[in-house]
Amino acid sequence: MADITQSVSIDTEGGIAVITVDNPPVNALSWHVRQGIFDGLVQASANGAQAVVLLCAGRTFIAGADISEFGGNVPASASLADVQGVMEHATIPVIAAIHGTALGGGLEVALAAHYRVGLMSSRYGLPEVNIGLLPGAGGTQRLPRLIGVPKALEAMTSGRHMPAAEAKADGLIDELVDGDVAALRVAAVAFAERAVADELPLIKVRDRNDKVEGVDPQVFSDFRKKIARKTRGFLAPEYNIRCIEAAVSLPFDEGLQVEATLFRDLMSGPQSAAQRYYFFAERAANKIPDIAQDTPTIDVHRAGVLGAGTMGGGIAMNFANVGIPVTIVEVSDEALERGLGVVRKNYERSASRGSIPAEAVEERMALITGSTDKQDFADCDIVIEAVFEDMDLKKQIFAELDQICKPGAIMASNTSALDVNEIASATTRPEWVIGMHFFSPANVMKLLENVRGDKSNDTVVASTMAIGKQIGKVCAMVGVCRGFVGNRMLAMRGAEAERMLMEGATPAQIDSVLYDFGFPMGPFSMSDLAGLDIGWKAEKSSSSTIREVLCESGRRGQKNGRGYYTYDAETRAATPDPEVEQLIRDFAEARGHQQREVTDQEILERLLYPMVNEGAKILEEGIAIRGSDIDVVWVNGYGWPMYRGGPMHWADAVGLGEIVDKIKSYGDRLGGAHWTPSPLLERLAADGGSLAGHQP
Ligand code: 3H9
Repeated sequence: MADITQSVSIDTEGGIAVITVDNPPVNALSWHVRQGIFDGLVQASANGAQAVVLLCAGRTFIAGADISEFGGNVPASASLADVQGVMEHATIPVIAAIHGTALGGGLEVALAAHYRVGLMSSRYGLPEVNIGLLPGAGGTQRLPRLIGVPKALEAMTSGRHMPAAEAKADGLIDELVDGDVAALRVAAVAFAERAVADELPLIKVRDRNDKVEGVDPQVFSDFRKKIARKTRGFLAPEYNIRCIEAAVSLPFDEGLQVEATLFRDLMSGPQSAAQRYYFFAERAANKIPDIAQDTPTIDVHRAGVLGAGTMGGGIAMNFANVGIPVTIVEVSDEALERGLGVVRKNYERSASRGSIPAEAVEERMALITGSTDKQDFADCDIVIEAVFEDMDLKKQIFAELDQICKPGAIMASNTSALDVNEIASATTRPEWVIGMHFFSPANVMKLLENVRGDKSNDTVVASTMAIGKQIGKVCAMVGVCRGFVGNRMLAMRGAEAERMLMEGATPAQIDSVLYDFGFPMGPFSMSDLAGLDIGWKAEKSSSSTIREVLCESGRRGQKNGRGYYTYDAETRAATPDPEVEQLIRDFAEARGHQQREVTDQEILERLLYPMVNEGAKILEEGIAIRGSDIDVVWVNGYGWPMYRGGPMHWADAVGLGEIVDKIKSYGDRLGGAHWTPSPLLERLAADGGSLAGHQP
């Protein structure tokens, strides 16, 4: 085998040249990979090869362009278009042999081959949309030519990885191979020999027009409507659709030009910059600097969950979803039955929507064992407590778990705000205690804020991150403080929202500012959804907050159709309620507040700048490992629009100097600790530093 570049080599089998890419971890198309494939193809032809097989070493076929090269200085080399040109126009058959995932630019390379052979386990996708882009190497023009417009629309706007069987059925690949990479190589070389012997045509996908002719334009408008809600605010899905429209309405080369123009637009815009930043942020969050990558982790053969309420039930589902048996313990049979009933309903709803197979309902329920005896946690490798936020109760429970759990089991609390060190102090083994803060609904929400106690040992820290990944969560490790990262910052936003109601903003105005910014909903719609009476008791109510007054007047939120808004009984559509606005005005006036018009700009700044400031304090205190972890928490746990990167990335984009100035001027006017700029924020602003890139 001869090296062509540092990551590409070539060898021959009979008359077949095999070009192998080996660029760990995911064979991304770095400059030397592009140059290597290009040179390999030229060399193969020059040396009289009869056909070429393009193969990858390691865990996957090419997983796309090298995202870390975007916008950076890279040595001059063959472009992706050069590589594709020499493949597509080769006068000998070129066969792509695919294992793992052929993604983005990787699939686009494969689409320029004359034939594609893939392992049964391989998957295919154009996920550029997830980093705010579109496939910029002809994928938008070639994919619909192979799999048709409706499927291409769905694949490119979702970024979904299509399984091999589907890819074969849709005509994306030509042959399926059972076995491993060695078997793939054998099959691909055999395919190439057949192509030579049978003089198979050298198919150029660009010339195939049957699936892009005569497409009804209605397909596009219907599709836009279908995805409108899910993709609100994102530019890339719409740009992907426009490219497919071009594939239908223009000749191939003109379609390519549309693709190139729109790709450049996205690449130079703030959304893709934010989404690419976020891609690496999420992966960085998995790394904990003082914990070695090879720290042994605990294999979970059985998990335990204490509490079968909404939270406990959701947490248990996460384990059952990946085939891990769970023991769920409640105080009474009745509470247990109710909780398990909700879990079953959730699964049934998923099955009826088609998001899980029908038989999965019983399979997953069979993995969940209910009990009213904590002793049943004795054989669990991890127990997660999900009871009320009451420190005394939690301490009592952890003291009991300490007696029950086997040595080496993780004892985790799902607290959303309490001191994990204090909880751990109730046990004789605080090093085995940690926080695992799931977000509600825990079976749906992606974020897992793991909370490292002062004494949590390395195995526990590494294991909770690994377990989180295993159950499909995006994890961030944070330190102990009131509310951790997410809720601590949220409290700042909540306080200012309340304050602005007193000054004359309405719930609808505040909510719509956040909605327009890109959040799925604002704080008042959120409160209505959760229930205004959470934690409210009529006998203790003293009309001291707007929320209490609303509860006292019988408003409970969406559940009784009346909260900050009034809800339509049928559609559940919210309408601002003049009665509520009057009630707020009366409440404010009674406390001597002058009502005035508050502008949308002021609302945005007063909601978000204190959060940024709090984020800086969190970094200063070392509660978050790095600025980008805070963004991971906010994007996955609180609906911060991914195309704005998260509060730290967004603050950098706004300008830290601007934010510090505004915080000071609001501070002068309004007072309050959250309007005092954090020293770190001031320093970074003065030095031209970055919050997102900050690592204490
Ligand atoms: C594109 O192709 C544009 C084209 O249209 C052409 C335009 C001209 N680049 O996710 P993991 C790193 S855009 C650079 O933890 P997994 C990643 O940062 C691209 N680095 O593994 C991580 O590094 P580290 C379209 C990349 O097994 C390591 O690899 N393609 C890239 O859970 C492992 O990653 C995509 O968007 C990359 N393209 O999942 C695919 N990809 O260890 C993006 C990964 O230092 N990638 N890295 O933290 C993925 O979806 C997943 O990484 C994959 C593996 C499914 C491949």
